[in-house]
Amino acid sequence: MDEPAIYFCGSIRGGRDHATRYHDLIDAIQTKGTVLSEHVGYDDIEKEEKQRTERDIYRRDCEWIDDADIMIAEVTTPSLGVGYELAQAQHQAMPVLCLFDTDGEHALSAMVRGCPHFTVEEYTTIEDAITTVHAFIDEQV
Ligand code: 6IA
Repeated sequence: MDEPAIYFCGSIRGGRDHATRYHDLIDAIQTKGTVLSEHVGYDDIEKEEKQRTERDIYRRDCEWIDDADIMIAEVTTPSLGVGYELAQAQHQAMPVLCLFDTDGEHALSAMVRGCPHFTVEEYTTIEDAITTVHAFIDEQV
């Protein structure tokens, strides 16, 4: 795998408290591969995605997950959409890294932490999270 295609997941309707974090992680991931789901880090995702129907969003995201080599999910803010995407990646046997900020307000779901297919890494600083992400991508290529 030369330049991996990476699907980045982060909460949208689950809450945007970590949106800046998503943006910084996406920037860091882009130095090692192509991020298919850049929009997850946009400040103005509501405006960007307003023209699309929910069915279009679902279809497009599922196609990108089909095309991805690696999934990286920031799972600190619980999100139904992210949970759905993680299960899709597991069905495709795609490598998955879940990043969890231990300073967040929610405990991580046992369905994520307990899933043997997922690599779950805890972090407290964005620098640590970026180091973890880069190491994970390097292991897959
Ligand atoms: O349940 P959530 O909304 O928190 O799900 C977030 C996850 O689902 C992200 O990782 C995205 O890949 C995907 N997703 C959910 N909603 C959207 C969306 N627009 N655009 C792109 N990807 C999405 C939502 C509507 C917008 C006007 C707020």
